[in-house]
Amino acid sequence: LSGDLADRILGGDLRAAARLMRDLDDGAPAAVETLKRLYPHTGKAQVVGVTGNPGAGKSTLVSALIRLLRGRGERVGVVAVDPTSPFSGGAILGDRVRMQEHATDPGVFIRSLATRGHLGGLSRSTSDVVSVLDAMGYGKILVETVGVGQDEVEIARSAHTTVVIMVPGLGDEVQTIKAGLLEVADVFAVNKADRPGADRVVSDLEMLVHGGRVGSWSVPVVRTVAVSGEGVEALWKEIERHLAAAESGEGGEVRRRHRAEQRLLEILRDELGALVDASLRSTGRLAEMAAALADRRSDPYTLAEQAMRTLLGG
Ligand SMILES: Nc1nc2c(ncn2[C@@H]2O[C@H](COP(=O)(O)OP(=O)(O)OP(=O)(O)O)[C@@H](O)[C@H]2O)c(=O)[nH]1
Ligand SMILES: [Mg+2]
Repeated sequence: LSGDLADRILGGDLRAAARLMRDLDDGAPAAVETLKRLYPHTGKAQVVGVTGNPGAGKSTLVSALIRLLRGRGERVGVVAVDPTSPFSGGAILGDRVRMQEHATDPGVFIRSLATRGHLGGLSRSTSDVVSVLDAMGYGKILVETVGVGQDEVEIARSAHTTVVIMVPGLGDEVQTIKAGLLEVADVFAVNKADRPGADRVVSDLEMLVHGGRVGSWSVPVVRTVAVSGEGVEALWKEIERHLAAAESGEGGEVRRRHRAEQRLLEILRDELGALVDASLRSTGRLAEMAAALADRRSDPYTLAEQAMRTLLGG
């Protein structure tokens, strides 16, 4: 059955893909079997992370990028990891019009992932959805995340290129973004460049970039006005330039291996966590240990060490 579903997905059946994504959300075991069959067909897509503070214009910029890429005949997949994203049909209804432009386009597949309420890690779920889109032949995959949590920094890290969006008008601009996100920026977009203060943000970022990162890639700073599409072509050009620089040669090989390690580790951590949980609960060991801890008969570190030894059979 998983073979059937995989074949239908590979054949471009959108309903089959949507069904798999729902099954993945529900943690259905059969979904993993389907993913196994899809995996050999992945690895072709270019994955771009788009991240930044709430309201920075991520969805608007993603929309503008979709428009650009569709104009070039590319098929585009979008994963919006964001409960308030207009793509999720959630809180921001005002953006419906812009969304509908792409919603009826068969060359665009948009999937939103809530940051809560799904099984497994957020980063793993995102990677799974990206894999499905990749296997379906969406050549460009855009992943929107609000850059707030550690999970989201991980997601950004798993893309080929990460665009970090900054906007003017937040006071001491550069300071308002999380330090972890600055580290993962491959390209900066200063969006809402139609607003006062954009020059200041650009020059602050340029100073930061020049004083910062070692290595051959100097992070470019691009001005965009996502609502009008201004600067979006220049932004994509920098994304392509980054891909060519980062993913080729020995450095590219290192990055591919690193992503593979991360992918494997996130699944293993997930599975091990679930295993530990299930095992300790079903044997009644968890209740015993909790009682010992609550009564201060032992400490959590010793108990955890003992549980580890039992679980690992050591
Ligand atoms: N003036 C101006 N407004 C913009 C620009 N880009 C986006 N906006 C507006 O900014 C608001 C937020 O845009 P979104 O695209 O929803 O921002 P977001 O980062 O996806 O927001 P969340 O998903 O809620 O974090 C909307 O009202 C947009 O119309 C821009 O370049 N200039
Ligand atoms: Mg959004």
